[in-house]
Amino acid sequence: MGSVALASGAAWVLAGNDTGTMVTASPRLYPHMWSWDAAFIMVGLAQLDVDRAAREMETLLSGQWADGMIPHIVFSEENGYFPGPDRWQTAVVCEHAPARPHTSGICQPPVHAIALRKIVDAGRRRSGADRRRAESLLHYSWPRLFAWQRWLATYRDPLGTGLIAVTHGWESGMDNSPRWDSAYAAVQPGADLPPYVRKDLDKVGDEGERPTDAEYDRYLWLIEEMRRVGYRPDEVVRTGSFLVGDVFMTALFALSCEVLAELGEEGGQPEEQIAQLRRWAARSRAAVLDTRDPVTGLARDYDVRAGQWVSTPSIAGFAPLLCGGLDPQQQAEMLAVLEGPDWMGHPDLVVATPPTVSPSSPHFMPKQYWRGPQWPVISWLFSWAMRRGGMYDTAADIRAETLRLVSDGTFAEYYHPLTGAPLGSLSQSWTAAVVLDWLYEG
Ligand code: 2M8
Repeated sequence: MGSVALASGAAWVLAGNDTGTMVTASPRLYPHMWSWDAAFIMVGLAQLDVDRAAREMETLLSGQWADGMIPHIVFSEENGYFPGPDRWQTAVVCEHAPARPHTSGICQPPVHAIALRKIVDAGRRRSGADRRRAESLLHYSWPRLFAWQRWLATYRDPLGTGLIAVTHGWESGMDNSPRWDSAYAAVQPGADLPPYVRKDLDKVGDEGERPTDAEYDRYLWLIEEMRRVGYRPDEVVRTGSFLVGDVFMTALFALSCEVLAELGEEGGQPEEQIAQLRRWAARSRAAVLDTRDPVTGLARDYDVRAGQWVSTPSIAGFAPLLCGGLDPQQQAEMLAVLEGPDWMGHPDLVVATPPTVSPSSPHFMPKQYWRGPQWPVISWLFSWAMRRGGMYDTAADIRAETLRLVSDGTFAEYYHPLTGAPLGSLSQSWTAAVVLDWLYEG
């Protein structure tokens, strides 16, 4: 499919998933707004329609909790996803959660400052009305995104080092990555886990692409633990069965603090808050670098509950390339590993983009969700951050190769790295959105 057809197809996917106030993550599997999906969706919308992109940010922020957390789902009026509002019961048990819209009670990676950057830049490139809309969105969103970064710095730094922790694998966005296997193995679902019926399995072509029932029991048990402590962030961190310092989330936190600080300078925001963002960024960047495995050089997660490093290699090991901080020699070495035969340069890959798990790893499962497939949105994120960090050649290669992967026009959630087959949900909004951004901005 050529670029024009691909761009039209991507715009058509976003329009098709648009309820008017939110572009759902996908038509069938995910009929609601997911926090980090929404940010990437805004990146694509910004290329089409600045006002529509701004409304997406406003919808997301309408679900922000009073303490600053941006929840991982803002629910639409649709049913069809489990766990839905009845299961989470956030507004029933937690005073910080909004009564409406309904939201989940956990968070996802903080990439929203990147979306704001994109909308502001698109507005400034265009006419007076778009420019004014973007500037007023900046004014409206900046304090709210600051509050979100502050929430993470306040409640999710249990070791006090800047390493941001997740309390559920879903918070990482990489739900069943092998990164979480050992931490999940220690989660013992209680006999009093309320019964439930999954809704995801009949919405993908092959059940084997989705997590198992045993994994789902643990996902649901963690939510049950949180619900029982009223989603109080300090209690969740103190008592929950799962607490892992997430190096990928930490890198995105540091990156977003920097991006938000820059936007704050342009928008005349309070100097003390801008300085605070820079301090958080520096601390978390250092925390990311401190996780590096002395043997492989890759960044690692840290299981706070077990008191041990998680050395299972995954795409998260390249987190330093997102947030920066490596010296030139170290950066070149890490890039060489990423581009080398275990990762992007693996001879069996159909396209040279980062797989979520190396095909050389015993954990590699080419069809299963976050255990091997290539995700266009993750490729976009690396490419965007690499360009920002001056790694222009790799950024351009990842863009070109991903566009080759998605040229079938299905806009799949993820792709089989050895065959290029589309997997998971088709017409996935964030895939369409990042393709649009690449086609428009080059
Ligand atoms: C996947 O996560 C949801 C739970 O949040 C699910 O499996 O039901 C992940 O890929 C996540 O990163 C993504 O935001 C979400 C919607 O695309 O789907």
